[in-house]
This record gives sequence, C-alpha cells and structure tokens, in this order.
Amino acid sequence: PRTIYLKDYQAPDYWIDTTHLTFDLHEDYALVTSVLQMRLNGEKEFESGTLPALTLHGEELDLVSLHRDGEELEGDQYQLAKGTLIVSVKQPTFELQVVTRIRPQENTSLEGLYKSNGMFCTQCEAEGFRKITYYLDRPDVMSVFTTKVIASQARYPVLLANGNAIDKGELENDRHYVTWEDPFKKPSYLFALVAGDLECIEDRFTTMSGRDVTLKIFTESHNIHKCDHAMVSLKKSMRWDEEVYGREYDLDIFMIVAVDHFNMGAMENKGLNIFNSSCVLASPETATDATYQRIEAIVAHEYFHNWSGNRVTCRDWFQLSLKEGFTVFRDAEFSADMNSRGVKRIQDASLLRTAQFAEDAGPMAHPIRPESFIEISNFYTLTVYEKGCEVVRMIHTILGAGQFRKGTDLYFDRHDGEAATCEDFVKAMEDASGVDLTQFRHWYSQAGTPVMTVTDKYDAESGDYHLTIAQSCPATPGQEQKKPFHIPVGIALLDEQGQLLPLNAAGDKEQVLSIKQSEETFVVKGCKSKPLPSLLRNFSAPVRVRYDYSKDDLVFLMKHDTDSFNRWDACQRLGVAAIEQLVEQPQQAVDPQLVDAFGAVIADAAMDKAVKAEMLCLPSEASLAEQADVIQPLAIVAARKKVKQAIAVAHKDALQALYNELNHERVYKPEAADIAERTLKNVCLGYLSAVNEAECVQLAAKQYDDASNMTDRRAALGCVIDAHYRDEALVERLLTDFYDRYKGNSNVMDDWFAVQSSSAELGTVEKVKALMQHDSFDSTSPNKLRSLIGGFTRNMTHFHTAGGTGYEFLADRVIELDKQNPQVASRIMTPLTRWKKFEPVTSGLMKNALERIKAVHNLSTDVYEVVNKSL
Ligand code: B3K
Ligand code: ZN
Repeated sequence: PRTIYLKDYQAPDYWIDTTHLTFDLHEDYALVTSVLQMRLNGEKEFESGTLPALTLHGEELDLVSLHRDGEELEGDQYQLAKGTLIVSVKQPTFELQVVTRIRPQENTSLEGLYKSNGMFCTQCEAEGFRKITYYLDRPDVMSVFTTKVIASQARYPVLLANGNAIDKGELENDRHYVTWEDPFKKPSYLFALVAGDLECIEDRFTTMSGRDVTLKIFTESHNIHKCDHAMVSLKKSMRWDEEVYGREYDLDIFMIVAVDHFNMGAMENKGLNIFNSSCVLASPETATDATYQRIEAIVAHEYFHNWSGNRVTCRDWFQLSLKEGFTVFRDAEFSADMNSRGVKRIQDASLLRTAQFAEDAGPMAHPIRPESFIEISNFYTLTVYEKGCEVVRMIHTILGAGQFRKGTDLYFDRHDGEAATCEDFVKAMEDASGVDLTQFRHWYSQAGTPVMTVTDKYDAESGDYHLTIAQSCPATPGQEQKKPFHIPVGIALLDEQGQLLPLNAAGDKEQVLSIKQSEETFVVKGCKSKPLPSLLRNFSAPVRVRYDYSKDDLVFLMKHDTDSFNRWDACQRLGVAAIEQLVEQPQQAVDPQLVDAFGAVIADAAMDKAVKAEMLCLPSEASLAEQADVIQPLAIVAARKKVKQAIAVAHKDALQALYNELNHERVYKPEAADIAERTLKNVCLGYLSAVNEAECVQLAAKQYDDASNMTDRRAALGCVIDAHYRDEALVERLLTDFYDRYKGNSNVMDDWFAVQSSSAELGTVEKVKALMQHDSFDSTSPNKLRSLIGGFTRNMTHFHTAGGTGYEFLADRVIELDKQNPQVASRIMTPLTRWKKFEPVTSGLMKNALERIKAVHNLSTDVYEVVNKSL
C-alpha cells in the first residue's frame, strides 16, 4: 500500500463539466453508462503540442465499452491498470462514454452501489464512486450531474437521485425510469442514488426569500410512523441556518432516506441525504431521549453540510476537517440553542477528553489536517471531527460572534461553487476580522494534546495575584518538537465568598486570555485575599489543564463557580482523585469529602436539573483509563464501583426522595425540561441499584414494567443488570421480555445486544460468541457489529480478562470482517491499538493479537494502515 502526501497535491489535468449517468438496475447486476464532457485544465502547463493521457479511477468494475467522441476505443487507446483506466486523448475537449457492469448485490463493503434490505443505495464518500464507474473520483473535480435510474416498477417503485426530478416514464417489461438533474456542480463523493419499495412522509418549508421547498423522508412502510421527529428536526435546522448563518436551501426538494445497512451515521449527498436508520427512526416506545437528541443533531449536521461541504467543498481529503470540523461546530451550536447549552458543552468536552485525547496520545495521532495517509477512510476520526470543531470554536471565541459571522459570510462568498482548503477558511476569518491568526494555524498542522500547567502566587501586601500559564505538547508520531499554540483561555477568579472578582480596570469578571508563549504571567491587582482561579471556562480550548487544586478548592468550585462546565469539571476532578486513590490502594475507605460533596449536589434543589444529572455521573471507566499513566482495567472497574456504592449507601434516602419527586407519569416529549427530569431520575435509580438491597432492584424492575417510554425502560433494564443486589432470575426475565417486545425492531435489537456485551455482569467472551449465533444477529450489519463487538470492547471487565481471550476474539473478528467490510473491521480494532498504555502482561497479549492480524495476507488498506502504525 502506498502513502499519499498532502505536499504532493496537484490540480487535475482535466475537468468534467457535465456527467450524464444511466443506471440500468437488475437483480444480479447493474449496467452503468456514463457520458462525460471533458475539458483540459487550461491553468496547468503541459509540454507544448501534447495532451496528457486521462487517468480515471475505478475499482471492481467490468468495462463493457469505451467511446471517445463517438468512436469506440480499441485496446491500444486505453490501458487498465490496478485501480485506474488510462485513456489517450486527442482533443483538449472531448466526450467520453464509459459503460461498466457492477454487482451491487455482492457488494458487502457498503461503499459504492449496494443493496440493503432489498433496496439499492449508495455511499460514495470518500472514494466509493470509483466502484460505480471510471471517473476523476477526487473532490476538486466538480461537475453538473444528470442521473437516469431504470428498474423494475414492481420491486422498485421509488427511484431517487440528487437534485430535481425532470422526467419519468414507463418502459417495456414492467420497467420504469426517473431522470434527476442537479444544477449545482458537485464532486462525485456527493452523488447518490436510491431505488426501493419505500414510503415517505412529506412536508414543506418556505425559505427566508420565500421559496417553497418540498421535504420528504423515505423509509420502509413499517417504519413510516417513526419519521416525525426527524422532520421536525429538519425544519428547525433549516430555519436556524438562515437565522444564525444567513444560509438558505437551494433546491426545490430535500430528501432523507433511512437504510439499515450503513457504515456510519449519515451522508450529506446533495439534496438526497442517506441515513443509517438508527439516526432517523424514533417513537417514544422505541427510542431513548439520547436517540432523539442524536437524531436532531445528525439531521442538522447533514443539512448544514449543504453549505459547509457541498456548496463549498474540500480541495482534497487532507482538508476533510474544513467541512467536518466546521459542520460539527455548527451542529453543536444548533443543539445548544435547542436544548441545554451547558449540558451540550459538558457532553462534547467529555467525549473529546475521553476519546479524542486518547487518539491524540496513541499511534494514529494526526493533526486535524493530516499530512499523509494510506487509507482516507481511517481519517474520519474524532480528531478531524471533534477536535476540528474545537479549533473552529476557538476562532469563534477569539474573534467574537459578530466577527466570526463576517468571516463565514466572506468564506461562503469567496468560495461558493469551489473546492477550498483549511487555509482558505482561516484566511477569510483573518480578512473579515483583521485578527492575525498566524500562530493559530499551528492547530491545523500539529497533532497532540497541549498541556497547560498553571501556577499562581499571591502577595498579601500588594494585593497582587500572579497567574502563570505554561504550555507544552507531547511528541506524536512524526512530530517530535512542537511550536507553542495560540490558546484562548477563559478565566475568572473567585473570592472567599465565592464572588467573581474584577480582573482589570474595566471591571470585567470574566476574560479570555490569548496565550501564545510557552510561558506567560498575568497579574490581577487589588485582591483582598488569595483568589481561587476558574480556568479554561466553558472548555475554551482542547487542552489538558494542570493546576494543583486542593479537595476543598474543588468542593468550593462545585458550589460557587458560575461556569457550568467548570462546576462539572470540579466534580469530575474530585471523582478522579478519589477513584485513582482506590486504584492504588483498594483497601482504603472511600474519600468522605467526595461522598459529602455528592450529597450536597443531590440536596441542591436550586441547581439546574440537567447540569445536576451530569455532575452526579462519576467519571466513566474510559475517561479514567485515558487519564491513567498505566491502565489497570480491573482495578479501575472495582474502584469506581466502590465509590458509586459508597455515595449510594450514604445518600440512599435523599436519592430515593429525589427519585420519587421526579417519577411521575406524563405524555412523552423529547424536550429539554422533560429530558432533564428523566435523566436525573434515572441517575438516581442508577445509584439506588448500587445499594445491596432487594428492594432497590425491585424498584428498578417496577420502573421497567411500568415504563411508558423507552428512556425509562432501557435505563431500568441497565440498572437491574448491573445491580449490586443480584437477582439473576429477574435479569433473565427482563432480557427475555425486552427481546419479546422489540424483536421486530432492528434498531432496538442493536441495543439488546449491546446491553449484554458491554455488561460487567453478563458480557463474557463466551456470551458474546453465543450471541453472534442468535437469530436476531446479522453479521452483515454494521450496526449489529458495532453493538455486539463494539459493546464488548468497551467492556473493561471482560474484554481485558486474564488470558487475553477477549483480544484473540477481537483479532478473529477483525480478520474475518476485513474480507467483508474493511471500514468496519478497521474501526472495530481501535481498542487494541492502545496496547502500550496497559500493564506489561496485558499489553503483551494485546500486541500478540495485533501481530496475528498483521501476519494475514492481503489485508485491506484500512486494516493494514492501522495495524502497521500501531505496532
Ligand atoms: N461525510 C459523512 C462521512 C463519510 C464517511 C466516509 N467513510 C458524514 C458526515 O460527516 O456528515
Ligand atoms: Zn459531516
């Protein structure tokens, strides 16, 4: 496999002005006719008098015929090499007609054109279009597409592609066709086609300039009543993008199609978004609050791509974060506006610190704009998406909302209809605001999580308070030395009463410092006593903060800080300290100060319920592992459990009272206030089931039986499974009941597998193997694989069980899956790549499993890259 470098980027030799596609879909093959209007790239220099040969991408295609300007080409006029078709060229502009035969029915990689539950669908990003026909399958080649789809009328009554339908009709042999035209130039990765027996719900949206847009969501008929939430979310997103970014939708129709077999969440194809059904379908009985919120966020994300990604796309795949980081930022702000802003920030920062920090500290670490890759599919990462979002957020913080909006206006204006770079984005921000972002650009080129070490000094005599901030960044693969970053650091100072102190002559009580040196000191004058700093407020930068807070300081911040994120973070720090102490000395008693502090949170009736629920959640096992120098999996699980039990036992009555107060029947609504109450109630139930008493597990069982919505039923099931008081018969009854109720619903079944494989009580490797044989398991479904196998790899207890059987099991799955679906295979092996962080015996076993994968012949580029970089 070959490494591709950003520094080698070259513009294409030819452009494709128009692309006419005809798909003739049959049960055992599909015939694809592509007519391309080609034009020499006049801006490139070529040896005079010669025209470069045209090199098209193509994989797993049967070439049926090839015509250039109407003339059928013989074998001496073209050449088929691995992954390419090279065609000789006679004129600077010409028409190329390519006919290929493909086999969607046999396509298990779910990339290109494939079948899911009897329907045809596509996934082209990043390089799937080349599995459909020979093409310049690169994002800087933008073309106007027309697509004619022909198929059996009875089997595939619905035929969709990008843009507006311009023609349809009936053909012989019960076949019919629809022709779609997309007037906007787009790269091939945004192409989409769907053919199936689908139903749709329909709605309308009037844009800010008064244009009428038809909205349709398609699904199999038995799921049609579960699309309403996605439709509501879509309309909210369309309005929000007009109000916040001034961006209006541009076609007459916007469609979403839900499919069951999908490698990720969803795809922003122009005018025809294709979604994993798990990110569209919801009803109160089958979807949790978290699912409702996820649907809202993903519908918004894909819709927002219409501007940040489609109208302005990426020049090359190294620029992926240009569209992804920016669009994640847009969807995060949308979700914050629709729900609890504080909680959204806590959840996003928590995901970043747990999973992205781990990626940045591991063997696959890369900057948000990578410099090289073997397989681009491996770079749809938390770094490109989530850290990429944080980088855009920092620009927003540094510029302020007003200047940021001027910057996005300028960016869209300048680059509409173009393939742009991250540099173009930053330049637009600079030009619009006048703020110099030279040093800020290091965030695009340097990998690794910066560490900010903060120390302070108070001079009682002068009243001066000195805050010194030092930054450094650990080495990452290929980057030994790092230059200092430009870090926006939100700060405030609390006095002894918990009041915010003025930080400057203007009297500001909050400030964002721009840290640029490896060490800088700020002085605040006139402090009557030593203040307590509130640092990196609202998680203003994706960095680790080291400051020597005492436990008293943390308890004080939990109570008095006005920044929800930092209140929560103080709570996390206290939790981490208490748990880490028990990891080292398991016999010790649980820190009483922590138990009291949690009691105070439970008792605080004035606190926002959504934030309170987050504060009461102890740091997750994954986040404890990320923060450990050497991961001791079983010790982490035991220590965390012990802390949870201590809190539960000490505050049982208060938890019970709060639970009772919140546990009342009402019509299910996925709205912020209701979600907060359910979440907090279920956090209480989680603690109560950590008390070793039969009545506690009975309470959870009662909630399970009485539940009128999935949020409450699913939470109760989890509580019964993990309960301290073991009632195996009850666990069995509920799992069977859950199965019987929902066995017809594939998305709920995903969760039924995950709840078992991720459980410390149930999820042994034997159990997971047995579940793989279950009737409801489908080894061709990425959702099922992610639930069952992914759930197991998150299971600290059993995945890391002595003897390494968990690792062997995972290696077997990766090897097996690599032949079928390389993207999922490569994704699912991530936990093994972290082997260096474990204690030597565990670490060695993990490494063995990786070596066994590495030894397999003909690995996909996806798995090859990950395994080789990891060892
Ligand atoms: N752009 C797609 C992701 C495509 C992944 C290809 N392996 C979804 C999204 O980020 O919106
Ligand atoms: Zn995206």
